[in-house]
Amino acid sequence: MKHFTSVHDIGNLDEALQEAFKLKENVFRYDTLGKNKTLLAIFFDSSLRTRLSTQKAALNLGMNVIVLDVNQGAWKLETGHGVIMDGDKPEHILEAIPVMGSYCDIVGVRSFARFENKQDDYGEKILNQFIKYSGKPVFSMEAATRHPLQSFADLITVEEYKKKERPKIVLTWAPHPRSLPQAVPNSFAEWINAKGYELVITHPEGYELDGQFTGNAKIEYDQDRAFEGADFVYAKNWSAYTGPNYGRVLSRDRAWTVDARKMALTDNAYFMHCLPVRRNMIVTDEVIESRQSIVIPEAANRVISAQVVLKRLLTDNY
Ligand code: AN0
Ligand code: CP
Repeated sequence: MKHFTSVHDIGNLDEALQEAFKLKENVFRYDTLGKNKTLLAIFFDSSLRTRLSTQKAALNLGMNVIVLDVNQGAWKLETGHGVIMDGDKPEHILEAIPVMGSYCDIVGVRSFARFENKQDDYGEKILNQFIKYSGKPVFSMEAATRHPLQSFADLITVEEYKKKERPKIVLTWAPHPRSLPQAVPNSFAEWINAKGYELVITHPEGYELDGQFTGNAKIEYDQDRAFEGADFVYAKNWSAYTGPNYGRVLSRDRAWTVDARKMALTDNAYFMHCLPVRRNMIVTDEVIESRQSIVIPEAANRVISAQVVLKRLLTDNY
């Protein structure tokens, strides 16, 4: 694996899952693999889990870690080509990226969709520039269209909790006050489809996701009907993807909040969310605090997914 940006980079998914479970038994098994290798984790956007779990994964492998918050202390970066740089951005990303690459061995990048230009977002302009110009293996810590470390951890968690060979998984839109990227639901759908589980996606009309991620998932506009018989309920807000509404909030309808009545329609489903979650918008206190809520073990598995990815990047490139 040269870079890690999606499920397509992980190869055989069942082998990757087995590797994750093996690693989880003893996270220090490869604690010298990363000796004298430096991870540079670059954040263009906020993070709690990705920031900590990725560092922990690197430390477990014996790596050194540098974290850069681009918007706090670094120069503001121009990303447009041909721009006359007479504004507030003193440095161009085309110099900054190779410079950053020269200080490390592996680069992690978090850069959300900007919603300014759909082509830039869905063309993964920022992430691809890191791949092209850093000269180092690059992995996504949530880019414009995908959050593969999250989805890998989600799938590890599903494997740990599932009671059926092929569980029914419901990805439900839920309300949120701000415009959020489609990266988490896109990526979740892509990984669940790759595993071959039953996937039902429910959302208000107008929130259809890009078909390249949703594949053959069933789209059900009736949330109650979607929940019937579910084994896992995965809640997430996203902004509109299609047409001129790209990046817009079309609804804040709290009738879509995941509550105990809706969870009662499921087959005693587990509740999942990538976090951070807005309580009583996305999910009620009652559901997130219930025994069926597995959001904490889900977040804990972020160390494992990151460690499998870093281990492979180290092994395959150094
Ligand atoms: C981000 C998102 O929806 O993509 C990060 C989730 C891991 N969430 C927020 O910005 C609240
Ligand atoms: N789930 C997740 O990626 O959380 P952070 O945004 O806190 O990293």
